[in-house]
Amino acid sequence: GENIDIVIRNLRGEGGISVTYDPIVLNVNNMELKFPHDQFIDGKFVGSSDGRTFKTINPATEKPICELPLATVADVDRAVRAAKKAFERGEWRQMSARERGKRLYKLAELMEEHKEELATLESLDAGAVYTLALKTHVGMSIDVWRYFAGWCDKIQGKTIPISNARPNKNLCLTLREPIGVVGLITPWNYPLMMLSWKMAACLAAGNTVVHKPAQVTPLTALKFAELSVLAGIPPGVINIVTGSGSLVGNRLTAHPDVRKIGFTGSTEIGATVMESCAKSNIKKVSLELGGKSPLIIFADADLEKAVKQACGAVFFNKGENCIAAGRVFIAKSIHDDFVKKLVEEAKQYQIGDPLDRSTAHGPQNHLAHLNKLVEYVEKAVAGGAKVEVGGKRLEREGLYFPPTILSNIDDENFAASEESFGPIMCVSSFDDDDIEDVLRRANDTEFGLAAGVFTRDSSKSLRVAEALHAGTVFVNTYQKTDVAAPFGGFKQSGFGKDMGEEALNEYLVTKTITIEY
Ligand code: TAP
Repeated sequence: GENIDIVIRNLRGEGGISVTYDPIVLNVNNMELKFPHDQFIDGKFVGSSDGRTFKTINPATEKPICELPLATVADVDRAVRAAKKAFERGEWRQMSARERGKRLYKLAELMEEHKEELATLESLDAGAVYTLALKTHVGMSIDVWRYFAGWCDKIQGKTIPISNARPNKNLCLTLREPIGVVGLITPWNYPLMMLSWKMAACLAAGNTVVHKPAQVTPLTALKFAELSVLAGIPPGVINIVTGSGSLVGNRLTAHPDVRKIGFTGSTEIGATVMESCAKSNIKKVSLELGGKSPLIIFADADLEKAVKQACGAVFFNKGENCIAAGRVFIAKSIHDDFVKKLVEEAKQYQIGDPLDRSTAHGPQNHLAHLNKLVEYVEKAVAGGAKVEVGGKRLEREGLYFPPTILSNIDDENFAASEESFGPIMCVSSFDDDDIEDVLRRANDTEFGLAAGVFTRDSSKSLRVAEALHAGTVFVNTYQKTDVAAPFGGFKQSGFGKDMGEEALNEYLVTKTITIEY
């Protein structure tokens, strides 16, 4: 294609700012969708240094959407140089915190204005159900940018009473400063939202960033980059490189000029990221990793609500959800009846084209992932699990795997401890009167991202919430995350929070200044 100028008017209908790129134009979802398919470095859309490309696939059709540059180490280095220059010498650094907040707020407004396009892209590239993408993938992303835009001019240090150097006095104060160039590496399940959770806090704190989206879902990050130009984010502050984790991600974690890595992904890769951060230059690092979150349903719960919420807790976003309830414990006295109701509920999910407004369950994200889900069920069944519903790839075009329920999951079954990251509910029962035992089993995992409990006994719910080793515990609800509440795991689910005030700490360093007078 040829580069053309895309002029987009701002909210007040004024024109002027233009972004130049070679757009892909699609007529889809009742709109003309226009988006970049090049990487974004130093304020420009560019190809890779060696001209190589890769294709991104639509999981609903298994057909390619477009080609993108396959980033090289030279591309990462170029992006880091741009981010370093923008941090050390650019307008971004000189700008007041309030002005920074204004630009981030404007970015949120532009995302709102373009939310149908962003949600359509998420649907095409990640198989996200469009109606859900509007509300969650894109809706929550917008919320998180607004939330952190508001933090920019509220990042404060302290004055601290230290001992005086008599006869003189001392004044001790702290400054909260940005770290520098930050590398962000994110997975494919909520492409724009994972970008936003990290990047909004990172930029609010005043850093500059090089982001690597998952190779299978790069498109919303690039549309976002276009909007960032229109919001007045200066060149070099946001850079997006599109390439593989093993090459591009690895170069970011090892780069001597990157001072912090924010990573979301699997525990296995998280460990190599941490190692590379340590070996290269003792980078600060935060890791949001895998989960196998227990959900405990007591017999005294509001069962109708618990059935709906338990299904939501597992099948939300086709199970491609880090806090998905990976293991559901059901009290023995209600187990059989409850499982029957779960099966009825699971069958209600309308499976189909993610752009169709009546669809509740879209295609899995990509083929390798779908194949893993098929294997997961086979292996669980070999270990004694019973398939109550689903369990097989659907015979139709697209990467469809239905909501699946496996019962009779023994503690020894691999499915009791391994994450599927798909729409597979793993059900075990527990003795109604033995709370200690179900807590022991719920905590018998190396993960600790989230957990949930359903009971009408408030005292029991609080005791259970306190005993569960997880970064987020839901009581009589599930899936209720919010941009203002800190989110992140315990144990091998990682460390460092996204969202809430605490997320800012991940992207700040504290300087202590002591003055004698
Ligand atoms: P990973 O395979 O770990 O990939 C995550 C990201 O890391 C991708 O962008 C990947 O690049 C990149 N990467 C791969 N190898 C790398 C390396 N050696 N150095 C640096 N980066 C590297 O995870 P996934 O399969 O995409 O995502 C699923 C996992 O993410 C699940 O375990 C899920 O629980 C977890 N997850 C956690 C959360 C939270 S908040 N805790 C949220 C969502 C997902 P490419 O894949 O593009 O090559």
